Amino acid sequence: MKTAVITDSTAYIPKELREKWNIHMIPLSVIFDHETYREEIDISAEEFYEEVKQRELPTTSMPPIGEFIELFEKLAKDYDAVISIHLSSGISGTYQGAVSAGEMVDGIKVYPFDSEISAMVQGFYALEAAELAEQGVEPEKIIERLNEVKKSIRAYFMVDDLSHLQRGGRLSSAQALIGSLLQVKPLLHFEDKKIVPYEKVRTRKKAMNRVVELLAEDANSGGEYRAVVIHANREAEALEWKSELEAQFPNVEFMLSYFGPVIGTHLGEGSMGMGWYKK
Ligand code: MYR
Repeated sequence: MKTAVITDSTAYIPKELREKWNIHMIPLSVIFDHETYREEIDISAEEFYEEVKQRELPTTSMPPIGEFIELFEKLAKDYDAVISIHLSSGISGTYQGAVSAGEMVDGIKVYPFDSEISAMVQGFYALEAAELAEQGVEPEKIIERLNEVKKSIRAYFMVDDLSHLQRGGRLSSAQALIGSLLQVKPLLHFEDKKIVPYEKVRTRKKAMNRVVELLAEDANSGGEYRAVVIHANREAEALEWKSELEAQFPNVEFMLSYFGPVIGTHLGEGSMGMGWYKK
């Protein structure tokens, strides 16, 4: 049984890793003034953050169902099954797109997987799946492993300006609560597939320190962990944070990733996040 692994562009898996593990990528898009750009293909993260300095913020869109069908049919020539891992179904229709397209294609069994998160934390699932697929593990067993990983996945993030999330309608909170959150730098996370405030924190530094405390609660209880520091055009700050964390947590393998155009549209430049799971 040969199994392919797909994830969408919002996993922002560094290209070398995607190529190394043969992970196929389906892009979401940003739309500036009726012009559509597929992220990671037509527009890079760097180009996006330059572009938004000069233009109005774009809107975002999921991949068209036709693109899923085309990719599944192409993979059907070489594979028997495909695991299609996507950003949380609570914030995008992408996962549902994979489900619908999977029901329309013949010759390949499609296993859609809702990561219930996004960014490189979603990428962790793709890396786990790709490693097992390469070893010839059956797709049902791979899905079992992904569900196991889900139990220990944690992710927290902070934004400089909540208005992007509010404008895109991706913050699940009562309007009054959002109003009070605009004065602070809340730490955010996912609950039931949706973005909700985790804690009210006054400054960025305090929010970052709180994330480190939360990581310590898990990592200091033993075992090997994999974590990622994710930034929206703040590479130097993210690298510095990553080095400090590497010194503090020898049992955690740290990676670096970024919020690209689609997630950057909803979070805004300067956002920062961290996610981890027990290996
Ligand atoms: C679409 O148009 O279908 C895409 C919508 C994407 C919404 C993104 C909302 C922010 C997600 C933050 C993820 C942080 C993970 C650590």
